[in-house]
Amino acid sequence: NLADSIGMHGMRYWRDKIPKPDSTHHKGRAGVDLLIGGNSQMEGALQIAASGSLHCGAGLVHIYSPHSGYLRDIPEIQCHAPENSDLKTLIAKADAIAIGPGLGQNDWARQSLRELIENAHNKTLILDADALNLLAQKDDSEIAAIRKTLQQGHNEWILTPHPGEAARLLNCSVEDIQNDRAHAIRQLQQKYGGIVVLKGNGSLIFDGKQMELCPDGNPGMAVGGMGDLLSGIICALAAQNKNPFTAACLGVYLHANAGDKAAETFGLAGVTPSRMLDSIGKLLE
Ligand code: NPW
Ligand code: AMP
Ligand code: MG
Repeated sequence: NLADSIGMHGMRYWRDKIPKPDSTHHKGRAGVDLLIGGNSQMEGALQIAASGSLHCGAGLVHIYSPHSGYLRDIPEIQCHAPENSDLKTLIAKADAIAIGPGLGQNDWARQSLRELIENAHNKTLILDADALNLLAQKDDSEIAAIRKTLQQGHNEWILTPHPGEAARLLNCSVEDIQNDRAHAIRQLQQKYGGIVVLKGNGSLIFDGKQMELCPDGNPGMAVGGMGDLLSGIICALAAQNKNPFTAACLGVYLHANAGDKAAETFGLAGVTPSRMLDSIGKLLE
C-alpha cells in the first residue's frame, strides 16, 4: 500500500523544519556552497546551479570549473579555475558540495570526482548529472574505487538522477524505472547508499527508511537546465541545514513550486530555470 509507506507532507512541513535567519545571521552562517562542473559547451548548467544556490539563501557560493570566467556575469559568485586553484582547499572551506551540472566525463571531470570523494569528509555531497554518469560506468577500476570510497566514507550524500540516469545507475531501461518508481528508488538506495532523489513527474526522495513523494511541478519543467537548478537549490539548503533528508525534500518541493509559479505567470511553454529564480526566496518564507 503506497499510501502507508510513502509520505506526502508538502512544502510547508519541510520548510518549518529549517531555522529562520535571525538578526545575528551572517554570511559565514548561511552556508558555504561549492559547485563543480561547467565543462565545455555546458557552462550554462553550472551557472544555473550557482544561481539556484544564491537565490536559496547561500552565504557564499564558490564554483570550480575549467571555464569559470563566464560566471563573472554573476558577481556574487566566486569563480575558481583548475589552473590556479586547489580543489582540496575549496572542499575544506565548503559546508556542502554539488558535483555534476555540465561536468562532462573527460579526465578533468573524473579527477575532480575522485578528489572530491577522497577529501570531502563530514560534508554533504550532491551528485548529479555527469557525476552520476561517471559513477554508473561499468568495468572501470578507477570508477569502482571511487564508488567504494563513497560507500565506505563518512559523508552524507544525495544522488539526484532523472529516469535516464537512474537506468544507467541500475543497468536497466528507462521503462523499467518508470514502471515502478518506488521499487527503482529502493534499488538505487540499496546499491549506492545515501539519499536518492528520483526526479520526474512525482519526484521521490528516499534515505533507506523514509520515502517522500512530491506531487507538485509540471511538464513545462521538462527543459534543459531544470535539474541543474535543483542541484544548486539542494546544495544551498544542505549547507544551511544539518539534516540532508530535510534539505533534499525541501529542495524538491521548492523547485517544483517555483516551476508551478512560473507556469502560472508565463504558461507551460514559458517555464525556464531563470524565470523560477525570483520566486524561490518568497517560497522559502
Ligand atoms: P531517451 O531519449 O528516453 O532514451 P542525459 P542530460 C533520458 C548538462 N546540461 N524520463 C532520455 O533518454 C547536464 O548537467 C547542460 C525518461 C534522454 O535522451 C549534464 O552534465 C545544459 N527518460 C549533461 O548536460 C542544459 C529521461 O535521458 C536522456 C528523462 C547531460 O545531461 C542541459 C537525456 O539525459 C543539461 O542539463 C525522463 N524524465 N530524462 C546547459 N545549458 O549547459 C532524461 N531521460 O543523456 O543524461 O543528458 O540530462 O542533458
Ligand atoms: P533534469 O532532467 O536533470 O534536467 O531534471 C529535470 C527536473 O525537472 C527534475 O527536477 C524533474 O522532476 C522536473 N520535471 C521534468 N519534467 C517534469 C514533469 N513532467 N513534471 C514534473 N516535474 C518535471
Ligand atoms: Mg540533469
